[in-house]
Amino acid sequence: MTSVYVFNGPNLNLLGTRKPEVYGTTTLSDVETMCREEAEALGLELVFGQSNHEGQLIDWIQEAGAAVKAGQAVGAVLNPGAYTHTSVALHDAIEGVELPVIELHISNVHHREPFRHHSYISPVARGIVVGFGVYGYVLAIRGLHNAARPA
Ligand code: CA2
Repeated sequence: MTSVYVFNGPNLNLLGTRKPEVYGTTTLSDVETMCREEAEALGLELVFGQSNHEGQLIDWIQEAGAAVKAGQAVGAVLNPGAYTHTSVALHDAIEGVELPVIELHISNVHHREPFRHHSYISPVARGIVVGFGVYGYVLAIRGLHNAARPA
């Protein structure tokens, strides 16, 4: 079965427990359930992960890139958290394995502090979903599935 990956970066394990005015009240476990339902509806197997560690995210990106290359996956939805704004290493990993990535942000980062306006991920992303709350994960999975369909 073809897989779709959903990777979440630092502090996203706190989703739904604090800062509801910014990130809502849905927990990451609820997000995983939403993603699994959407993936199954599209005939995809969901692989879902969250890590507070940059190196772990890089390892997962490389694994996902190998799976796409082998025809076993459509790509990855990535919410890099604050690494969005700091990580050349994540940029290089995505570029290095040519992983189709949808960069996702729950909040509208362009409506927030200036330090959130720059992304190291956007130049190597296949697409970007920003500001739709956790529903963005569903949109991003659909987008990846559609982008992987033969023309
Ligand atoms: O809007 C997003 O999805 C972000 O990627 C979330 C990151 C932030 O650094 C980015 O600028 C935008 C932060 C994730 C931390 O999530 C929390 C959730 C609840 C409580 C505290 C943090």
